[in-house]
Amino acid sequence: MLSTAETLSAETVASYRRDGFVHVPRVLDAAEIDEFLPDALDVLSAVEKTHWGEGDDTVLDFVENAQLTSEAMRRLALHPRVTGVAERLAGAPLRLFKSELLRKNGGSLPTEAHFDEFALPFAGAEVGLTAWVALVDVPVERGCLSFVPGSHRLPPSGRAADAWDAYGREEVRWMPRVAVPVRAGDCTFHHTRVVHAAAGNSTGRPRISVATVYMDAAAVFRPTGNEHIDGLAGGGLVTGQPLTGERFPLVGEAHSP
Ligand SMILES: O=C(O)CCC(=O)C(=O)O
Repeated sequence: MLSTAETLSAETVASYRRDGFVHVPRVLDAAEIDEFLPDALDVLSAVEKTHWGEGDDTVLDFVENAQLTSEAMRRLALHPRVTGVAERLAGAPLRLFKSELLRKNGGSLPTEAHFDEFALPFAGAEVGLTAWVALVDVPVERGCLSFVPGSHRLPPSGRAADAWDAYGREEVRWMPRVAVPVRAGDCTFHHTRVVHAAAGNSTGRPRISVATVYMDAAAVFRPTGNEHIDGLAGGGLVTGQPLTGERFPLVGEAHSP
């Protein structure tokens, strides 16, 4: 059975709110993977990628704003099952902020522990979350994500550096870390404040996934200095103004009857 907003149990929603992440199996079926994976590979070969680390230090390569690169990538970012589950977990109406198409080739290094809020140029992070959709099987050895349950509820340390030295923060260092291997078509959902990381890819096959960030439907622009990454620099956005329109669609329209 496929997972949808309707099949999600109250326990699953409660575990997301408690832990700041959840694994939802079988959000996409095999036919959808057969459609989205080839499109993702086409986009990865055709579009300029951002490199996180180079050569022996490669962590991953990604296509920013993948939702703007192909019709299939936009459909995946607004997929009714993915967005339906995201709204149920968030407990609030959401908008699409952006989607990143990620490739972690064999031999790539682990993704450092961090949380996302500091890099996201919107206020309203309380309900913001990322759907990380696996387009191939991702066992631990291929670089699955791991999470620090409950870390999204820690009081902010006030040190921006903690976002990228998340295991360096004393309270986080001694908390358990949970690795979540996923099958193609599974999703993990994680809160914008939860600490997460990924293992290196020690297999011979690339890890291909799409991470889509959703924000509160009422989120407003809050500059972070990273706007160029999201293609928003110089876009006339005004601090405190709602992020709306075609670029930031309400996702409910994608899954409402
Ligand atoms: O896929 C990865 O290795 C990292 C992804 C990530 O940090 C995210 O989606 O927020």
